[in-house]
Amino acid sequence: MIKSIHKLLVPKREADFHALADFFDALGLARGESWKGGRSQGIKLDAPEAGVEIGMGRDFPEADLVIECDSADILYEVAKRRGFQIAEETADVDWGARMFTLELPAGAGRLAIFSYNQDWRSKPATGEGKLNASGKRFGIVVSRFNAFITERLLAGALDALHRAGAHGQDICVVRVPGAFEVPSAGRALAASGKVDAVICLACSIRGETSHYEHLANEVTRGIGQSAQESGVPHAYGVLTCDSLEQAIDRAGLKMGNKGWDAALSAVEMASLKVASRQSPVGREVAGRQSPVASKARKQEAGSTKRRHARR
Ligand code: INI
Repeated sequence: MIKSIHKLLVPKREADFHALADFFDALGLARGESWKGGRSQGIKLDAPEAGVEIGMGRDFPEADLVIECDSADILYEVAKRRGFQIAEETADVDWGARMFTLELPAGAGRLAIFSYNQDWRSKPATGEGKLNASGKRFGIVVSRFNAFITERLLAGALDALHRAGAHGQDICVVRVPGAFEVPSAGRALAASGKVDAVICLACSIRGETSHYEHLANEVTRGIGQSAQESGVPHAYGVLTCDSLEQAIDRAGLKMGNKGWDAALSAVEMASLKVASRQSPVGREVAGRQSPVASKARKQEAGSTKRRHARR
């Protein structure tokens, strides 16, 4: 198992040795192991993470060592105050970071220091909504048909919203005659711009109707279509059951409460923001291009301009 990676600096003079140690110390690296023997002395200055980065192409920092920090601007101030030799001033780089470059003491090369403008690592690339409904607005469409069941679904949904932090004034309940009317009412709520998510509650029981299949299909399709076309999340709290007993089980008895489940899905979807985030080194971050690609693009643009100017 690999334990660590070391960038080895071996200055010739004792003064340079201390200058290098003080330099990294000042930038915030932690003093680690040190030794002093007959043949040699040494000190390790540790960072929480280290690794070999292999890059290809253009527009990588011209440096022998690269440090990522919380704020390049703050470290720049530290470097200035300490009189470190600035090789390149701080600038925005279009892979979403700020960067400057220092000369290492004792002619040991160059150090690039950068910080990302956004904390792109803290969120998974897929994105995930939160179960916090505070400040979010919800529309609930509930069918009166099979009210014995649907009112229980509604009670479950309201309970979930309140427990997730939703405020009473941010919840709008709309009652419709039956499941068939749910999608159009949901669509109207979504179009109003006054809700962050719609919760659809209804109940259809196979034993009670011959057109059960048609109704269930149409309602499901209509809710999905309204969600996709409006861009407002719709949670599906429609029971399609074989019997009344099954419906009762899903409205608060043995199988939980599907209204409650639908409301929590709505809370999560209301706060979901989907963005593509990847490591920016040689790739794309939140819509920005990597240093390599962006420089290539600029050079392309420049040469096109020059070509046009010559004409
Ligand atoms: N509505 C329901 O919500 N569930 C049902 O099971 C149901 N059945 O059995 O017919 C039902 N019918 C009413 C329908 O949704 C419309 O309200 C009605 O057809 C008027 O458009």
